[in-house]
Amino acid sequence: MNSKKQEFIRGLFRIGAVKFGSFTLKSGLQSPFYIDLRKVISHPGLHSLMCGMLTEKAAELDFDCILGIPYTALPSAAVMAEKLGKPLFMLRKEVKTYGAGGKLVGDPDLKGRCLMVDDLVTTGGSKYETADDLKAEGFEVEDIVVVIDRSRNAAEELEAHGMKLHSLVSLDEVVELLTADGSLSAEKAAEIRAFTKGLDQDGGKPAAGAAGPADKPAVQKNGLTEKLLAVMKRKQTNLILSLDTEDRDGFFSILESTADRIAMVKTHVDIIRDFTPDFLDRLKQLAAERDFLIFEDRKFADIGNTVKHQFYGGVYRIAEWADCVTSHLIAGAGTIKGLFPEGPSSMAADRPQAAFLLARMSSKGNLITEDYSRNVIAAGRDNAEIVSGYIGHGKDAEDIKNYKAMIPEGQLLLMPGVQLERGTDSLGQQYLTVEEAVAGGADCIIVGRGIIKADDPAAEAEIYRSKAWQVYKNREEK
Ligand code: 5BU
Repeated sequence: MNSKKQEFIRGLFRIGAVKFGSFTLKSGLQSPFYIDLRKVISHPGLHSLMCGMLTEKAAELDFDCILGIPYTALPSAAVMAEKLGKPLFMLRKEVKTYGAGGKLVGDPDLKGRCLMVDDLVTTGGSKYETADDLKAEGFEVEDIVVVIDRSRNAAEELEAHGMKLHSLVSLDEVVELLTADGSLSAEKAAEIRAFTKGLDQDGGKPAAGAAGPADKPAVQKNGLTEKLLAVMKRKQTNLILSLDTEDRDGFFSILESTADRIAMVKTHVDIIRDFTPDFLDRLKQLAAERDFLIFEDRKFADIGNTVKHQFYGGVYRIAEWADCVTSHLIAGAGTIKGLFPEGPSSMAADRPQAAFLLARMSSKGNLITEDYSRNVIAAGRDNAEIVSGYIGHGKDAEDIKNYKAMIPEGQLLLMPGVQLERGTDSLGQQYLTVEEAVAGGADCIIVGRGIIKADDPAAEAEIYRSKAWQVYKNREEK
């Protein structure tokens, strides 16, 4: 290891950009080490050393322009571009929805073969997503330079996507030098190696037996989750029928013909034109006779006190018949506290109830960000006795897998926006296929028009049920 690299690693340790202990990562995993290079720019000597090393690495490569990935790498990319006399670009994180241009910042006339610069690489996934965005903007992308490679196999993963990863320092080098310096004990070094080995074996999830409390966070399944899983097993189905019809006769006609194939019926009770309270008596009776749960997709979003009135009061008195409901968390955790102010003891006396939180939506252009989604899951985890899981969606099976990795064991992922073929409707609904949804990690699929608009809803429901159940079984048996 050359002396510049040694000086750099020691510098990172000195300023606390590399730490050892026990840390909760964004994904919820417990890690024995922590790397955060955001502090580096405030240390001019260390930043200058880092930019010099990045520039030397870049000088060995062939490219026309440089892209810094927000935010940590932006200042370094700017220094590199200046030193190398190359055009600099950025892709903004927030999508701009007004004015000229989209995500790209820089002179579009100077697009070409682009070198991407980032601070860290963990799995490689976000890098080729950025590369895809760049290609969509008309760039060519071959090389990416990062400061620290803390992955085991990002280089191979990126290679498979036609990209070459170059890093200044690997995690092994950090561990090796700091152990030799006596800054890191041999036991901790072994723990770090075991942890990263675990990450290697299962696409980001530490393998069983990896040192440290490294498993995906888990919560105790609440009563509704247990009940839903039992119905699914009994009826061999993970299909939720979204019965969005406006007339009660049409509603019951489809429900009666499909009831044996579904685990839950999802309602929007406020769209029933000829609603009278006996609608609910008939629904409850059918649910008991045909063994399915009732899921009112009410999407609560208000302050807790208002939500309490909306859930327990009004014409629909949702609390009296729904087994579960959906809720946004935009107003904070007070919304779900309003549903069950005393926790499980606020639930119906004879049956468990729960909420599913909207952590992601299926509609195009929805305003949910990754951070928001993560915060929803964190709040859901903290309120696991009343939150059974999350509504989610994704670009493809891979994207859903990464999202599912954030969801604690013991909570479920339900997925709308599913049909037999990929597609969109005229109002922005986006559809994944059944296979993508379930292989990616959906525990249940939510299907509306794919079934209810079919000539024979019962036959169509059976097609969805058997496909989804097959993929689910294969996934769970692995
Ligand atoms: P579709 O006919 O399969 O597109 O119906 C989907 C249903 O799921 C519909 O009732 C929506 O209100 C519901 N839904 C959704 O489509 N996307 C979401 O992100 C959420 C709910 Br949350």
